[in-house]
Amino acid sequence: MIIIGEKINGTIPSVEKAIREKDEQLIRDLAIRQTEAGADYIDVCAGTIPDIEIETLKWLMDIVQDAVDTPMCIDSPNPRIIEAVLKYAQKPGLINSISEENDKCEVILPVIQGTEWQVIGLTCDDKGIPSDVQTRIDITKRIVEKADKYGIEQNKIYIDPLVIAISTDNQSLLKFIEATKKIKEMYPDIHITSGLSNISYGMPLRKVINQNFLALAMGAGMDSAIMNPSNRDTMATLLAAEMLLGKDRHCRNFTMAFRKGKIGSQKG
Ligand code: THG
Repeated sequence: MIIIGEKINGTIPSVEKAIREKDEQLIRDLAIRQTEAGADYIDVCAGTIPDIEIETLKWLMDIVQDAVDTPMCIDSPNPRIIEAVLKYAQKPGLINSISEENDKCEVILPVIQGTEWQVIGLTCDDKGIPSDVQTRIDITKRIVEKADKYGIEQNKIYIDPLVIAISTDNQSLLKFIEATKKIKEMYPDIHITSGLSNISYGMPLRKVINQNFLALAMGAGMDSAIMNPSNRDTMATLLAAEMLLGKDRHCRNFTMAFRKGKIGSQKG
């Protein structure tokens, strides 16, 4: 699994406060803790105030790069902001994200042409998130075709099929699974990613729902997640699912994580 650590996000109240108070230490700690917990990328998202988004992202990126070698996942709804901050990254990582909304593809794809940057493509367009599977597949096809025009290979694309809250649509996970399977069938080299928390919106015991979503989505072929790697229960679910899906020879990763105290109750 390719883990994208979600914790450096200005929409989280404690991080918003750290940004406001220029608390470098808190951001540093989040970068280090997520890296130690197994993050392959560190998501950096400035939050919701557009006026200071570039400045905030640069500040976050500088701290993360000083603290860890883990590549970043640059998270902004505005493709022009992403374009503006890309030069502050010391090495290529992930862009979060493009979709068929407005001119996102047209702004981002030429910028990453010929580079090692990878990109997350959301299956939405100007009409929002489609509730059916076919529209998500159609959007995926068009994103892959547009990327191909710029020479961007399928293994650099992460499709996020945008799971809808189960409280709004009780077929939500089934649709996500169907979309994931079809996309993987069409494009075996493409990655599938997702945030874990959208599924449980409006429900109690959200983390239990999120962890079960993670396991079921992995079973369908999802190979990446935007998540909190420092959450021991989520990590245990992830490692158990990988093992059960035949991706952990001799159950080594699961056993080692347990022995090192990374999963399981702290008491043992
Ligand atoms: N898809 C893509 N990008 C995304 C999302 C997505 N970026 C933003 C968001 N969704 C993912 N990021 C977060 C960040 C924090 C939280 C949820 C989603 C969050 N974290 C809890 C906290 O910090 O308190 C901890 C959660 C836990 O321990 O399990 O709520 O869907 N492409």
